Amino acid sequence: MRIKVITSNEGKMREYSQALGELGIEVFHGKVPYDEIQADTLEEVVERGMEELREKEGSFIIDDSGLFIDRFYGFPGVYSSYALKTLGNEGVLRLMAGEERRSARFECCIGCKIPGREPFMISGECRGAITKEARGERGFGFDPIFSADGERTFAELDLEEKNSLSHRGRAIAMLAERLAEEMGP
Ligand code: ITT
Repeated sequence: MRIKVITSNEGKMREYSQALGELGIEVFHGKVPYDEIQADTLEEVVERGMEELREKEGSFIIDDSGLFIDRFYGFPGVYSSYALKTLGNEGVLRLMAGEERRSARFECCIGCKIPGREPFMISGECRGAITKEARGERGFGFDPIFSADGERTFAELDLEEKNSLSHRGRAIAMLAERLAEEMGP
């Protein structure tokens, strides 16, 4: 099976290639622009994206993700892209300076459409904490300031390790199961 991952984010693309490639699902990159509405939930963003793309595209995946910091009632959440562009990781660390309560989670919502089947969504979550300083050169986005195990940040993990515990890795594992059912014997 071959499926297009529609994203502007090369880091996400690498994670899909690694995780799905390992399961024998071939992925290729599509940079098809679609309207990412400002909404209250990741699911709404994905639902609207799928409505826009479903007539134009064959088999495809889209992904909307965000970092939710408990101390800030879930901010940046659906505003994660904007927060990364404006505050950056250093800005988030400054906002958290002196905070003992550093728990946070990443969420990933995947939308998937296979021709002739109903589109579906799958979500994955990974709980962890915002570190006190940025560490690591791998990954992308907020990875240098997020740790799931309290030791290494996501940016200190290789692709396989991040996928084995991350929000996206978990969602991709469920997606693979669902695809196997959909395409079954
Ligand atoms: P799309 O084209 O796929 O939407 P994007 O980069 O706009 O790519 P999102 O809206 O899903 O992606 O992500 C919101 C922000 O959260 C964005 O700045 C990402 O870099 C960041 N982000 C998403 N997933 C992440 C992850 O696994 N690790 C670190 N940062 C992540």
